[in-house]
Amino acid sequence: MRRAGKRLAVLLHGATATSATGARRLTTDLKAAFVEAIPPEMERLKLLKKEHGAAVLGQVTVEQAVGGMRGIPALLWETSLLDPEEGIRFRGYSIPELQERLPGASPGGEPLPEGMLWLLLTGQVPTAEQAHSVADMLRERSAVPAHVQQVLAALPSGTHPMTQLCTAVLALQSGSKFAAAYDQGVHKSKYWEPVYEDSMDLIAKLPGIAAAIYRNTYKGGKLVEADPKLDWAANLAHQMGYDSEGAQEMMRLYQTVHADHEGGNVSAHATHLVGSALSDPYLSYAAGMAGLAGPLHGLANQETLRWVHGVQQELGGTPTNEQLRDYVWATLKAGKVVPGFGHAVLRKTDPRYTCLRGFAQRHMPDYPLFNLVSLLYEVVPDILTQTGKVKNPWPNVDAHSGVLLQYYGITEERFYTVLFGVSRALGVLSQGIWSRTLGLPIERPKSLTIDAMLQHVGANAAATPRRSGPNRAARAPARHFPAMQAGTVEAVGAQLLSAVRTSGTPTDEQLSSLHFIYGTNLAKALQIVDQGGVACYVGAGSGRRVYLVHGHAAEHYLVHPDHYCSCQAFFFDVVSKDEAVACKHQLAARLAAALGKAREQTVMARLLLRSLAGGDFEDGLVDVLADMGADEPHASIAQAAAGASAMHARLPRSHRGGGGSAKGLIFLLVLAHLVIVAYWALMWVRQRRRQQRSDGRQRSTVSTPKAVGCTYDWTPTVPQKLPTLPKIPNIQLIQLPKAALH
Ligand code: NMX
Ligand code: MLT
Repeated sequence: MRRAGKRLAVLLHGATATSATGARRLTTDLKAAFVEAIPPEMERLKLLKKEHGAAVLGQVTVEQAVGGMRGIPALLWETSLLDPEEGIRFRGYSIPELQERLPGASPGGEPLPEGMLWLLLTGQVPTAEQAHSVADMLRERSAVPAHVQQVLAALPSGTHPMTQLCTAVLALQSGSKFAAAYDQGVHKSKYWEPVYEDSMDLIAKLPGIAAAIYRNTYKGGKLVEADPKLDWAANLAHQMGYDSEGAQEMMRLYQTVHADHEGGNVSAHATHLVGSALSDPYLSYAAGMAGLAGPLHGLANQETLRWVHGVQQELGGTPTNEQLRDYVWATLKAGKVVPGFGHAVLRKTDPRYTCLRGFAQRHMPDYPLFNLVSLLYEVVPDILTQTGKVKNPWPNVDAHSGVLLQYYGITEERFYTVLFGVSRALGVLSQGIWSRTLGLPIERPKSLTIDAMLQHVGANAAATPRRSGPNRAARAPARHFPAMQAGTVEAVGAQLLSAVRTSGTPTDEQLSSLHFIYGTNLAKALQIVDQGGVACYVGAGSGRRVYLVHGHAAEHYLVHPDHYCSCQAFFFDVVSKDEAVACKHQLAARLAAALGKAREQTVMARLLLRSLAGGDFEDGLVDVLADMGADEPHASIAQAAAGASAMHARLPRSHRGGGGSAKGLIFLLVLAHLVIVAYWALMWVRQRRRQQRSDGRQRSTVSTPKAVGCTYDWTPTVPQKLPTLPKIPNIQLIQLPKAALH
């Protein structure tokens, strides 16, 4: 392998020189060192894919999919890795280790970001000679084209510095070597090379661009020439107008620690995503910077300073802990975040914060702003913990970086994120070069709609064994929506309706939950109920109930709330396709019963039976009365029937159905019988299919319980606690918006 690497390196660039005596001499050429690193890396990826391609890295829960994809291991990112407890490691090295090992501008000085670039790209800690050679290489490429300066100068004053940065980078894109090579049909095995060239050009020009943005925005547009003796970060400080040794050392450290934070943060991920479409490094880095400009990400360094200035203005330079606490609570109560605290991955104090704090302790121990920031460290985490929701109450890098800048006179906080962005180029562009070298494909994860997720969890409920026993809570926390299947959904619906019955009026949450289960049918059913469209006939003696429910058009339907409706939607959507758990008429009947809004009437049992058999209600009534004879002695029954008839007559005429002849009645009777027989046959077939599917699943997973040593309970149960469901707009029981009905 090593021979192959050497062969390729020598073939391309003569990377590692071998002296006459055969001793291996380290190259000082970054590109050559990179080329040397390619073959083993490619080999490792090939092996990973071939030997372990099917290995599982983790599972994705609904909560993760709808919750910002936290913790889903789904990106390849070689340059750094973030541990929640320990923080960032760049190519395996922690920040304190790199402060020791990376070469500085002078012995014992702060690390040179050029050394960080070498490390990120090659995986090797560079020698001082190598780091300095990177500085030389960048210096040669550093001139910012005149048109970019003109574009910057043409922007309206007040344009945010991050917008200026994105604009300048996009203006540079016209010089992209990758875009030109792609136009000319470069072979994909060679993509990496123009991407490397673009990346180095861009990194080299960023200090000049950032400084121009700074000088244009805050110093009247008078630009400062680069100093050919200075390294990359020191030149940035110099071109901004800061020449003290302290400011330059601070800038070296600042640019080193912000360089990379694995692949999932917004700026890295955006750069990676856009680059995966083979957009060149200018386009992809500009996308990353657009993400860095968000206040929850890189802009938090600006926000921190604004917030700290707010503290100073309101409480003076040395507030008490008590005053500070009140200020933090006021921020939280105003629905704002405390900038500089918290993190999506980290669960301890950010080691970048600790590193910058160390610098402050060495260089500015008595600086009032540093003391204030230290005080915040004592006060804020406790309060964030008390909120009960913040997962990481500890400070991140943005809580400290601004203090250092302020101390050296860089007081314009709106500019701070640009400095973060310049540094971030080192990481995201190094990985971009590797991504094209390794031939990583276009990134295209799968998305799902809420409906699709619900269907997925419902469909897989039977196949997802539930853990039981003591491990259940620990190993299967309530991270998923409770798994549901059709019967369970029905049961949850029944539970909800019974809760509605108890309270008398549905709460917003209950309506949301009902909407979740019944979808658009809910609004339609509520409208039917509102319009008094549900009549309930109770069999005298038996207490059995049958409902007549108005349809949308000019008919009414015979409904048994749990099992049957004579409408077509019930036949097709509920019985045949199994796409809904109930039709709108069934739901209207259930809701009317729960809300006490069904107009009830006791009727004689035979009348009820006729209605159930499919006869028209009025005809049925006439028939029954005729059967009984005019002198039917059972007056109460006749009375009840008459009452029912009167009630029915109160329904809108269009919904009462026509008179119908005896022939028509027989036809309807036969048809109704056929429908009922077909319905039961379908239910039987469906039940059998379910049983077969469930048997199949049990057979296919039979070895799993043994393998993981768990007991599995296959009985579907009603979840004790209803899922937290997406809110829908308040539904008024009395007046529903028309749009909601379609
Ligand atoms: N102040 C107030 N509330 C917070 C904070 C904070 N510093 N951090 C988290 N929360 C809230 C968060 O808004 C969420 O509330 P809700 O449920 O009402 O939406 C809840 O706590 C849970 O959030 P977490 O899971 O702890 O954090 P998440 O991973 O969603 O977000 C950050 C991470 C970094 C976006 C978040 O901590 C934050 O907004 N911090 C302040 C802004 C900041 O410093 N960003 C810089 C990050 C580092 N960087 O350089 O990019
Ligand atoms: C970063 O440096 O990118 C931030 O800490 C944000 C993150 O890692 O999510």
